[in-house]
Amino acid sequence: MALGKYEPEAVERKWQQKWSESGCFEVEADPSREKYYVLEMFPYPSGKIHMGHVRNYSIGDVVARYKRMQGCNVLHPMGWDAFGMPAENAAIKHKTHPAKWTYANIAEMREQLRRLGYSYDWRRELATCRPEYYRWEQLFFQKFLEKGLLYRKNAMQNWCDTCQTVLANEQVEDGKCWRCDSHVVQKQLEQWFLRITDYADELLGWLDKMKEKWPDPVLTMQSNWIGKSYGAELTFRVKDREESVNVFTTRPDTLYGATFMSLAAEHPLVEKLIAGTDRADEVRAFVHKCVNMDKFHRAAEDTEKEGVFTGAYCLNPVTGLEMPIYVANFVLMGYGTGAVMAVPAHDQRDFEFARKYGLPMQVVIRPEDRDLQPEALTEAYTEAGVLVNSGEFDGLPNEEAKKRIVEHLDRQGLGTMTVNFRLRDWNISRQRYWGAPIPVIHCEGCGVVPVPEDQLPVVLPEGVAMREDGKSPLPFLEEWVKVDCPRCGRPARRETDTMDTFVESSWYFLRYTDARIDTSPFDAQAVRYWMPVDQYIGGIEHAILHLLYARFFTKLLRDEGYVDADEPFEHLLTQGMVVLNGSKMSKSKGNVVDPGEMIRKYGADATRLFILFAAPPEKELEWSDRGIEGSFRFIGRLWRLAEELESSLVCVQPCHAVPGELSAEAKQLRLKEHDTVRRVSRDIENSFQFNTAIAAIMELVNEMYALKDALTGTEQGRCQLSSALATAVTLLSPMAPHVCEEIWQAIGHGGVVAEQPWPQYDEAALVTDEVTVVAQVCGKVRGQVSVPNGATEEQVKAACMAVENVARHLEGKQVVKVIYVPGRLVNIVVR
Ligand code: ANZ
Ligand code: ZN
Repeated sequence: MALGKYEPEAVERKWQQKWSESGCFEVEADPSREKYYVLEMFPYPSGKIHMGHVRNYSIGDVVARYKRMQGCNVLHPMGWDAFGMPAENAAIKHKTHPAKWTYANIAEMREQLRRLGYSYDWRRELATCRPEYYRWEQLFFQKFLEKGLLYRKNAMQNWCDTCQTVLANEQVEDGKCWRCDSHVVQKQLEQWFLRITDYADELLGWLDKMKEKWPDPVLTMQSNWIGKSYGAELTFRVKDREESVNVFTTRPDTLYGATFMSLAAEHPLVEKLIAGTDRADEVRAFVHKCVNMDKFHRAAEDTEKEGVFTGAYCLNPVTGLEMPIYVANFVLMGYGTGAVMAVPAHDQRDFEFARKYGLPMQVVIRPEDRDLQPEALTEAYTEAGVLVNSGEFDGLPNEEAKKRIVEHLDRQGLGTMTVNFRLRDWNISRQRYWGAPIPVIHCEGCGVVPVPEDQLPVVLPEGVAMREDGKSPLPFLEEWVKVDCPRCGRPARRETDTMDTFVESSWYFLRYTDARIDTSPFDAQAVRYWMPVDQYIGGIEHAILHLLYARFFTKLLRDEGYVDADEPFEHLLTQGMVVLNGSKMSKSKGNVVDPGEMIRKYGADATRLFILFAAPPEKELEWSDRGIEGSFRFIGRLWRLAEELESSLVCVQPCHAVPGELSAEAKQLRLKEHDTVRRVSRDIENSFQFNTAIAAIMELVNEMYALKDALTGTEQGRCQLSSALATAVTLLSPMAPHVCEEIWQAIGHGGVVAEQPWPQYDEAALVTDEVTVVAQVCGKVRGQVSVPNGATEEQVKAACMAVENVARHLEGKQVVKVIYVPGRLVNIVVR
């Protein structure tokens, strides 16, 4: 079969069809075989795929194809994270419906992914906006509710006015909405919360076991986000009153230096302390100001520390000092107890506050080697040290004092050791339409009533007209909202909030293990066989958000008995961004390169090859038109080589000639072939260094060009060329699969490359006749010598004498000893 002109589109479509007809990427759980589950973060169907997708999925596809050729049973699925805001916005703008818009985008993007030749088991495709999917999420909701893992709370929430919905803490970055970048404000609302804090310790603990398997920055970000602090809760009595104040502190060792108290504006004690006093108006005004300031701004380091005196005092439990009670803007109600014992000498915020309001300062920790004077301090002393001005605890190292002081207070019932987490429960309610309905009914008599299991799913009504004002149409949909209470039968109302879309992406990887089962969310055996995901690949922007939620959800479902795995993703690769002229490709900047256009111009193989070749996966990738042309030219070069050799190749099996009988050129090519297998396998295996792997294959192709004239004349030469070409296309096939299939077929092989075993290299083939050895005299490099493999020390020494620069340094000296590291280095020690 002749190759002819290289026309990427024809070749690519042909093989895509063959793969699909033969079902060679479709897999089933098979306990007799080693499994490998490789997954890329599924896309939001926003319209068309972008270069970031191409990069993500090309990396995943190489891993999938490589592991398949290694003999693993590879699960490699794809689907759609299909609920979310953009669908609603687009629907309003284009006067269509979110469902219509979403399904049209899915159809288009699916076609694009097929066109790129990714080796997915498409039978497992899922879209989270389908009731067949979210019905299980509604079931989980009921189970979590039953267990008390879900609760309703009326509290101040992050509110994005543009998106017209609340946001979880993880979805607010620098006080802005993760999706639309608008300023987030606080709004009082009753919402559903999932108790992620119950799992805080476990989520943190496992991070340690994930070292080397997950990128360090992701582990650090998650660990900081969970934010475990060891400390104590201490009780301060309010002077002349019944009340007392509890504080959370990480520094009980500084208790003797606590000179005032700072309360959050929302602290319930504030109003009690000021009611009926002459300070009431001033304090209330300040409280009002704080409450309306967003909490992100309040907590920011560079925000001016401000406060107001309540007129009340509390008593330091160890010094008896009367500490004025302030309301301070930087104290947040949502952390610890919402009250802080202020130690201005040792905490920078308290220091600034004390200087501003003229409050007393007491040094209680000093460095080993000097004294500290409060008046002389220019900033708080926050280092370790020994205790001073601390009564019976004087002289103790401060770490030890922490424990001793809390023990002392504990005996009086005034203190206990505690841990505190930064992590807050996950608010999963959203005031949006395009999401999974929260399956509960509100009844005046019965309260919140879960929709009975046999009435699930609560289907999101489709075909609903969207509202011009951007609000969710659900609360206005009387015929959907009005239902009878499942418990008492009286008229009641459905919940009109939907679930956060991050809920859907928290378990989709489990559903892929059997995406069609409709009698339960998962097939137990399939989940057991396939989980965990062996390699997960996606963007670093999900370092906390999705990756934290997915870890949490896996643990929840494990505790429901659905999964054995403790963690969902064994290994994680976060791929770098694709940039153009140094900045991230984005529509608003107008610097996007459309993958569709590249595929039309150069084909899927060249596009994939370029994106894999241009940078290691975790690094940023600078798009370059010249680069993709280079990849296209390389494919052409390989194609022409195959075309030229096609008719003369005689040996379709790897060469059977005995190496010893080979000509020098045949031997040279054999060495290169085997060395390429070694390098490519190592580069993929060790750290997915596809760029260097591809470079190695390019070298092999160059070597074939250089040696082909010398080799085509003899049968053994042709045999060796044939073997090297087969190896080159096999090694390249995970990256540029279509063209490799075509060449594979043209040079007379049967089957598809995608199902070939990964080539093995022969150690013996890597041994050469001559080796180059670095020559040193007394440890200094003086030159290089070429010696026969297996040369003796004497022979190597003799060869060194023949090298002028080495001989010069030996002249007139007496050789004391010769140290020879075979094949690498010789050191001649002289006197
Ligand atoms: C006294 C003290 C002395 C503190 C000192 C620090 C240094 P992390 O490590 O983040 O857990 N704090 C407690 N609750 C707070 C709240 N709701 N808003 C603002 N600040 C709060 O921080 C714990 C420390 O932050 C606590 O320890 C408390 O100040 C403050 F030399 O107590 B510390
Ligand atoms: Zn928003």
